[in-house]
Parts: sequence; structure tokens; C-alpha cells
Amino acid sequence: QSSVGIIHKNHAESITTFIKKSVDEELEDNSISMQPSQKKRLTFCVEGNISVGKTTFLQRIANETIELRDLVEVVPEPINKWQDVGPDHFNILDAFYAEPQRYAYTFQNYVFVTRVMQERESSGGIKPLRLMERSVFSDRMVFVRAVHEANWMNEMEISIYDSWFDPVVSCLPGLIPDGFIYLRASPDTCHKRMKLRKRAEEGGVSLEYLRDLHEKHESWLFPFQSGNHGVLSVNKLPLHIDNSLHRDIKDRVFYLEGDHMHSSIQKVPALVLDCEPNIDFSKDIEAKREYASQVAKFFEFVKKK
Ligand code: UDP
Ligand code: D5M
Repeated sequence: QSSVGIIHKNHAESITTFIKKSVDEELEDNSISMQPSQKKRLTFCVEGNISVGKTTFLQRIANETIELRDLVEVVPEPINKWQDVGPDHFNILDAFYAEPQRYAYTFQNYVFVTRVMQERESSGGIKPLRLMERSVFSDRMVFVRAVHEANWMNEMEISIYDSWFDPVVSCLPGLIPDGFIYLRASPDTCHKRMKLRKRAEEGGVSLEYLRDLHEKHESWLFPFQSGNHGVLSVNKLPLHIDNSLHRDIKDRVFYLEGDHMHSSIQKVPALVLDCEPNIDFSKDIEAKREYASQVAKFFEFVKKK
């Protein structure tokens, strides 16, 4: 039994052999060009509900503050690839929301592939920290769960997904981040922000769906209220999350492992940032720098580990 599902070995083997070969080739290439002094750069995945403010955070904070400008490279979610598929310019995000039962599996499949492509395309960067918007882990821990529970993916489709997810991730080490940053706000706030953004495909996305996604984010990345489930190492619980920015970073980082991650992963550090207050990052320079310094401190903390 894998951490997130059952691995069907026979089916998985042909895929893993293929991928492993290309990964081995890549590692070989890297080992030739890698100087002994060169350190591996880190990757953090920025997670959070629809419209919590991930894109805004990444654009405003990573690119526009002196704390992060030279440190960080931003890798956006490949939503443009979902909105424009092939020579006929299909929009699979739209198709998913219009007919979720028909397209949920197809969409999850494409989301995974495009995240792999996005990771590969951004793997040659030179800045010490890569900040990626979402990950294959939020796909699995949040969205796939939600669409399966909603019966938009049937038992056969979830079994197929699980048959390749773990083995394929095991063969692609670039997909596994060095840390997660969870941008956290209430579903109501996300809903208001989503209405404000008015993305064409999301007209029918309900507050109820955002509540469901919120719960799934919470049980994955903020499992404090209901105890630690025996899978988290938590030094101190961030009870007053809104005041916690002023606490020492080492007391705010916790670790995801076991069922919260993937069978091949030991421990991944995670940090929660409160995004409930509506901050106008174009004007509030102080707030912007405060958030940027949290990311920079988290980077230093993980780098030293
Ligand atoms: N937004 C906001 N206040 C915030 C963060 C975001 O009003 O503190 C707005 C932002 O301008 C956009 C919408 O909320 O209109 C969704 O933000 P974004 O696209 O960054 O969210 P994502 O879906 O990437 O998490
Ligand atoms: O998310 C971009 C849009 O894509 C938003 O409508 C949610 C949707 N999305 C992203 N990943 C998935 C998966 N794996 N399944 C279903 N829907 C998904 P935003 O939060 O605006 O960046």
C-alpha cells in the first residue's frame, strides 16, 4: 500500500523503466557539468486555495522586494497550457468545470503532465531558490480527493491515477520540493477574491467547492486543530497564526511526512503564511517586505538543514 493509493506494479513498471532511463541520463549529464563547489538550488512549492493570492504573492513579493529579487525564480502554474491545448486551442480547464464528471480524470492527467513539463522547463535556472506555484502533491492531496469524493472520478479512474502517481513521482526527483509554503485564508475570503478576479472558466465555481478544497488543504498542510495525527513533528502550534510572523522561524516550521506526503519522501518542511488580511501589495511596502523576509528566513532555515 502506497501513501496515497495502491500501486499496481505491472502497469507501473513500463512507465517507470522509461522515465528512470531519462532521469539517469539527466543525472549523468549533470554530474559531468556540476562543479564540486556548486550547491543544489532549493525549490519551494507555494500552495493554497483558488484565489487565495498565490499569483499576486509570487509576482509582488518575489519579484519586487530586495529580500527576494536576486534569490528567487518564480515558476507559475501552467494554467495557460490548460487553456490552450493543441492546434485546435481546446480549453481543458473550461471543459472540466463545464462537465466535471466527463473531464475530471482527463484534466488531472493533463495537469500532472504539464507540471512535469513546467518543472523540466524551469530546471536550468541559476537563482538559489525556485518558487513553484502548486505541485503534483496538491493535485493528489486536494483536487483528486475532492473530485473523487464528488464522484467526478469513478473507482476505475482513481485506481488508474494511483497506479501511476507514486511510481512516476519516485522517478522524477525534481518534482519533490525542499519545502512548502501554505498561503492560508478562509473560503469566504477566497470566494470574494475569485469573484473579483472573474476568470471566465470559474463562473460556476461555488463557495461550497472552495470550502471542500479548503478543508483538504487544512488536513494536509494545517493539521493543528485536530491534533498531529501522529504524522507531524510540531514544536509549537501556531495558535495565533496572525501574530506568528514575529516568532522565530524555527518555531514556525513543521514537517510533512507519512500519509501527508509520498512513500519515497522522508520529511518536507512547511511554513504557513496568513493571507486573510486584504493587503494591497502595490501600496503596502512594509507588509510586502515582512512576507518577503519570511520566505527568505525559511530559505535560510531549510538550506542549513
Ligand atoms: N487579492 C486581493 N487581496 C489579496 C490577495 C489577492 O484582493 O491579499 C485579489 C487579486 O488581486 C486577484 C484575486 O484576489 O484579483 C485572486 O488573486 P490571485 O490571482 O493572486 O490568486 P491565486 O488564484 O493565484 O491564488
Ligand atoms: O488555480 C487555477 C485554476 O485551476 C483554478 O480554477 C483551480 C484549477 N486547478 C488547479 N489545479 C487543479 C487540479 N489538480 N484539479 C482541478 N482543478 C485544478 P489558481 O488557484 O487560480 O492558481
